[in-house]
Amino acid sequence: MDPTGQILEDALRYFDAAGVAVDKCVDGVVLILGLSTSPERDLDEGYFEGGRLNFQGWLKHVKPRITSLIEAIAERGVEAEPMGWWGYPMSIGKKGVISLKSLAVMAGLGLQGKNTLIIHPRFGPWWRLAAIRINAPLTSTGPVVYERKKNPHCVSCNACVQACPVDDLLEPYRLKDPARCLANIPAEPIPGKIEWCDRCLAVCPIGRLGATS
Ligand code: B12
Repeated sequence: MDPTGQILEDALRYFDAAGVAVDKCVDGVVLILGLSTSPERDLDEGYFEGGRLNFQGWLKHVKPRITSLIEAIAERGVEAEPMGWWGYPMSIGKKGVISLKSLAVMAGLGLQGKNTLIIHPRFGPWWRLAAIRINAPLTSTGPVVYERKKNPHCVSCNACVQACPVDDLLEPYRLKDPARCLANIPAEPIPGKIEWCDRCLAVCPIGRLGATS
C-alpha cells in the first residue's frame, strides 16, 4: 500500500472519516479527520469557566484519538502534529483562516449544506472535524481546490434556513452575520454549560443525532 493509503488506514482506526487536503497555506499536507457526535459521545460538551471556554467533549474524545494517531504515524517514520488546539484550529492564523470545512471539501469528505456545515451521508451535520499536519508528500483524496458547490441533498430542502431563530441563513450556504448565530449559549441548570442552539442541525433530514459508528 502507498503511504497515503497506509496513513488513511491508521486514521480510520480512530476516526469515522479521513482524507488528505493539499493547501498552499500549510507546509506539508493536511489530514482531515471526522468523528460523529452523539449524546453518548458528545464532542460539543463545553463549559464557560472563569470567562474561558472549556471544551470537555473534545478533550475526552478527540485528544486521545489524535495522540494515538500521531504515534501510529510516527511509527511509520513520518512527522505529524495536531493543527490548532488538539486538531481544532480556533481562529485566524498567520497564514489565514484554517477552515476545516474548506479543507474537508478539498479532501473530498463532503460538501457544505445550506446550514454551511459539511454534510456526511450517514451522520448528516452531526460530525466534527479535526486536522493533523503531515510532513510527507501524500496524495490528495479530493478535488484539491475549494469549490462553492451546492449540496445535492439540499436542492429541494430549506429546513435549516427556516429553523434559524435569527434568520442568519437567509442567503443559504453562508452565515449572513456570524455574530448573530446563537451557536453557544451558556445555560442553566448546570451553570456555565453551553447549550448549543443547533436548530439548523436538528432539522436536517440527512443523518441523525445519535448515529455513531
Ligand atoms: C468561527 C467558527 C464559528 C463561528 C462563526 C461561523 C462562520 N460561519 O463564520 C460561530 C460561533 C457562529 C460558529 C457556529 C457553529 N459552528 Co463553528 N466553527 C468556527 C471555526 C472555528 C472557523 C469557521 C470559519 O470562520 N470559517 C470561515 C468561514 C468564512 O467559512 P464558511 O462559514 O464556510 O463560509 C464560507 C461559505 O459560506 C462560502 N460560501 C459563500 N457562498 C456560498 C455558496 C455556496 C453554494 C457554497 C457551497 C459556499 C458558499 O464562502 C465562505 C468563505 O469561504 C470552525 C473551525 C475551523 N477552524 O474551521 C468551526 C466549525 C466550522 N464549526 C462547527 C460547528 C459544528 C458549529 C456549530 C454547529 C456549533 C456547534 N454545535 O459546534 C455552529 C453552526 C453555525 C452554522 N450554521 O454555521 C464545525 C463544523 C463541522 C461540520 N460538520 O461542518 C467546525 C468545523 C468545528 C469542528 N471542529 O468541527 N462557528
